[in-house]
Amino acid sequence: MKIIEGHAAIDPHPSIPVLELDPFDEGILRDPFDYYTALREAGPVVFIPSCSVLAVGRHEEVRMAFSDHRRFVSSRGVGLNDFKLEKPWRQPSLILESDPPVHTRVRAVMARALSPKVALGLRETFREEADELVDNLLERGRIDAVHDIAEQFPTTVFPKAVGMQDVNRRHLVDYGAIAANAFGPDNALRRDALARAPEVVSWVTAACARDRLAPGGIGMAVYEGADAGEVSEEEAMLLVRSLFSAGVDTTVTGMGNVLWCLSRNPEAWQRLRAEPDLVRPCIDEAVRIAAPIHTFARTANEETEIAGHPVPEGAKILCGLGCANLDPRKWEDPETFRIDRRPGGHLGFGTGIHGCVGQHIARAEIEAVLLALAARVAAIEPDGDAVWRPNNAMRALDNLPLRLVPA
Ligand code: OVV
Repeated sequence: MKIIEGHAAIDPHPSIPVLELDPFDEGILRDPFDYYTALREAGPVVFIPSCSVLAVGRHEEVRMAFSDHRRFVSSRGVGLNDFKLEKPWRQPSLILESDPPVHTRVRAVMARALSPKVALGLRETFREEADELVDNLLERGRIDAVHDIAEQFPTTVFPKAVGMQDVNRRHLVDYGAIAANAFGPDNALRRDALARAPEVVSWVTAACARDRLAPGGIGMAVYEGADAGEVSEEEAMLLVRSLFSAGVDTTVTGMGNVLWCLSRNPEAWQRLRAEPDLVRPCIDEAVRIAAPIHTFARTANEETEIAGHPVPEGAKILCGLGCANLDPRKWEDPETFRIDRRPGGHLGFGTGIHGCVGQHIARAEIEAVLLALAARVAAIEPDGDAVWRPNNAMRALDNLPLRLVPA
């Protein structure tokens, strides 16, 4: 068997259209819209020879692949590496890179630790922190929304909510970006990420220990699952690791992307100021248009089919979440940001049994920041070009220079 990019090379059925491009090319990752169109237009499932994978980019097929966790498994990795064939770069995530029954058992612990009720309990604190942050920013006027808001806020409130003792903001943001780049092929992004991994990983690992977590926090709530016998002590530690890999940089990215949408759509900003109840639909619309995780893969665990095309066992299937979210088959004017669209069925938080378990906390964080801004800021104007930061799995900004005009 020939292994390409960590998985078995596939010999696709001749009925499957071929797309000759590298979806992990840095140019495409910076500006993915033509690739998205090409992927959707080529067919319901396509073969990409550059990394020997199948890919789906239409809403229908991406939703289907994510909803059928029995045929399209996560336990063989959700990047290009097939864990059945190659040793993963780290001990696999118990919740992301697992299938039932293990997944069902650990997900219950995480769902409780990150429940809507827990998010509601954090709301007041988040609002106070957000008010203070925005007051400080208004004194400056010109800001970089990535550094000054999107990284600043979650790395302040989330580690506190988790009960983390000594916070290293840089490591927290970088850990998520490293894990995300590691889902890609063996390109410069992945190699650079893995070169930086040891220092960040050893710091994160130490931070996951029970005795590093304060009572009453989300981290200790996960360890309470161990006390109750639902997970082992070691499993609890790995689940706390997922709080840091999946819970910081994703939210940072989502927050940056919402601010990008709003700063490019001044009428939407005015509408949000006039109708703050639109904050939830606004967050969903931004997560639809610029999904923080643009791509996750699944592995066909048996010989099967997609949209009538044969799929061999062991095939990696790239699932274009960001691409499906802009599918004109599903959305009217898909690239138009409509604050009141209420985009039910968007895939920015995934769907199915692996759908984002932390989304209530993420939404609460972003809501707090948007409401604090909406109450105090008359306009958020672009103050230069937005710069995207290519990542094998994330659509994230590097810089978002803005001018805040006080109300
Ligand atoms: C980057 C990322 C996303 C989702 C889950 C995880 C990591 C994890 O480590 O569980």
